[in-house]
Amino acid sequence: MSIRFGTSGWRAVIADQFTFENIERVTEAVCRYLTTDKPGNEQTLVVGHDSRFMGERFSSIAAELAAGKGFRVLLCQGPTPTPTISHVIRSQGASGGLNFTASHNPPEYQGIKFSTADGAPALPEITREIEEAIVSGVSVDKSKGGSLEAFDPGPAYLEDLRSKINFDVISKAKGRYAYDPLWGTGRGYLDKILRNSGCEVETLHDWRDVTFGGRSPEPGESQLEELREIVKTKKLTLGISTDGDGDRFGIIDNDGTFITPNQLIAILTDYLAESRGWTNGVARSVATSHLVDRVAKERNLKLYETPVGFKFIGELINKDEIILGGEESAGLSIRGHYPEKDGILACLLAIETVTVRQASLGEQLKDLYRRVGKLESGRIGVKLTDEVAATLKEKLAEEPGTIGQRKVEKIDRMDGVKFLFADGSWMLMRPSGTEPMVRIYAESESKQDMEELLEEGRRYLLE
Ligand code: VG1
Ligand code: CO
Repeated sequence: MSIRFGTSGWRAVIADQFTFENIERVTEAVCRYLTTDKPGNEQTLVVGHDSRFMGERFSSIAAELAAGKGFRVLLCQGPTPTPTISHVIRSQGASGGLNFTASHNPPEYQGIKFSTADGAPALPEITREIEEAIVSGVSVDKSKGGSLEAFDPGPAYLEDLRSKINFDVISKAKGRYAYDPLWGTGRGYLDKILRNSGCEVETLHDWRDVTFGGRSPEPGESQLEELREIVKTKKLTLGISTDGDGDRFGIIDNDGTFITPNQLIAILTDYLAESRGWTNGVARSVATSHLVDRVAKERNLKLYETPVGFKFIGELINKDEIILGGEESAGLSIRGHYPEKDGILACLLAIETVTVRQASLGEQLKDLYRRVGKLESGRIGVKLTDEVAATLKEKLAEEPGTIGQRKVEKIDRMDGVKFLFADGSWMLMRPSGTEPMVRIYAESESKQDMEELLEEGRRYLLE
């Protein structure tokens, strides 16, 4: 059995692969990676967990082990958002962080995200080294002098957000919001900072439920029905949501419309260029809407395209190459912030743009479409059954001249395979790196055409 770090961390089903023993193996390997050149007792390691089953127990095991190996371990108290852990790593000068989370996966999963000293998700060359250390299983020497401290990560992180968001305007506007943390780590973070700024916030699912209501804690449209109802019936300014570990966002506009992550990324790129006067670049993953490219062109920003996974966008944030980097799966970060996606920041930016521009997101979108044209994008998932797995590799390597009736203009293999067509529409297919699924993404000028493309993708994969 092998332990593999996918798009963002190692994820496994609890009691199947996610066991005490394997947690120790991963922690051991991470410690070994960090101490290759330096002894553990010079280094700080941040350990935290989300709101999943037994998170505090699992993270304590890792924390004690690392302390025994000489690390100064800061153990975050309470379910902690992934971006908050990123902030702790950076502000405490830690060498890295071990974050017990399976993010948006179904409730039976647990996982570990490893972040490096910059607070970014570890790059593939690093996780490969850790995987190799797990296989060889050699124990690092226990050195004395390690320590374990309980750490409250919230106040400093929220304070940091205050310097990045225009809270003066938000406070004065006294907006009314509903927030759905989906029983996850955003509780007591996003709602707290808004309330402390004089806003009225109703929090849904404001308790810990390790079954996430029997679903996945992913703030997609189908998960946000309750939020939509409250926004509509109470006539609120906006509905906001975050995923299990607080790094993804979900937005409901004042009329109850779900704003897709692609749409928000485009709006915020435009808004930041305008409001902050920032220039340089913008990044999107290969699966993210080309609407971003059009905004980039209009605002004179250089466009960067990355494989799926925020680690690649994080690198561009680190180098200060971009004003915003985003993924269609609802992850984004901005210039001067951490090289990690932050759902709390994203929701606050959505509130800021609505407040400053005094226009709903729908109105802003209308204006954007008028300027750069409309694009409809979507995604479906196909279960990775044994049958699909058997032919997937060949399917992804094929070079078809046409997909359905459409002539393929270009094939891009940055991540999976992306077929680009003459009219600017495209379809992308790739295996997920977080769950046993194949993802198919498509974009076109009309919704109907985009949906047809998704179906053609499904047929192509399954035939
Ligand atoms: C998915 C998303 C990707 C995101 C990753 C981690 O990966 O597509 O955009 O960065 O999850 O998100 P995949 O390989 O399953 O498509 V989460 O909220 O862990 O942290
Ligand atoms: Co997440």
